[in-house]
Amino acid sequence: MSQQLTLALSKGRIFEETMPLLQAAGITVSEDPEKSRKLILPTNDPNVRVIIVRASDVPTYVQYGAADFGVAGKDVLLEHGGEGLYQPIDLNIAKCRLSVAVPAGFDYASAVRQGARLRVVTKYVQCAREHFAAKGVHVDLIKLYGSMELGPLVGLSDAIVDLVSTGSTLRANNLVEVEHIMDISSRLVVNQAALKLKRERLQPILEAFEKASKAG
Ligand code: PRT
Ligand code: MG
Repeated sequence: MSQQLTLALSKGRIFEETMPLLQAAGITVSEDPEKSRKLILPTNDPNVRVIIVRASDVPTYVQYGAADFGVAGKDVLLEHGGEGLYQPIDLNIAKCRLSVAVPAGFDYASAVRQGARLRVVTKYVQCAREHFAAKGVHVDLIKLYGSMELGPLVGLSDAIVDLVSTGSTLRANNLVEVEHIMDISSRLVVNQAALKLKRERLQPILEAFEKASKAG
């Protein structure tokens, strides 16, 4: 295995919040993914490159060793299953929570008490299924890939399970949070073979990330 390291990141908040951690490891990315159309970005270290992939694809690139390491949300990792991935560090970035939300007028508590069967739209089918099963709530889950907030507004569902950070998207769509399922942050994920075969190159970076994420 070559000693070249490939880091998988998604554009947007994960890229932005990973930059200070990379900096702490002495690595700077030479191009801005928001401006460049390149999917492979060089860094100041000729042995380290960054690839830009969809947030939900980060675990797949790392699992198959196309990237040695990456940064992914706990939401994404739980849906993916984490197979073939070593998850050494909670980076404490891109924080949010996974919640159940319903239209402002909907009495969720009494619907649940009465054992009603609820229709729920979500991108997070695994997490939602486990949450409602643990509570004994009957649900029909409908998988969506985005704009979950629209579901209850157009009669597709009674509720949504989605990520919330400031809550302004829920408010703008007249939805209220009724259950907090879990706190979410992003983790460093490392390919298990790379961890063994490239340990010498990876270890100092992992240590710098760990130190910087604790300090932040
Ligand atoms: O956008 P794309 O479809 O390409 O992929 P993605 O949405 O998976 O990527 P991205 O970059 O948006 O999110 C990457 C990771 O950031 C997620 O996997 C989460 O772990 C984390 N994260 C942190 C968030 C949020 N905060 C967040 N607020 N991911 C999404 N949101 C969305 C949320 O789904 C909702 O639509 O923002 C909206 C709510 O925000 P508030 O501030 O209005 O509450
Ligand atoms: Mg998004």
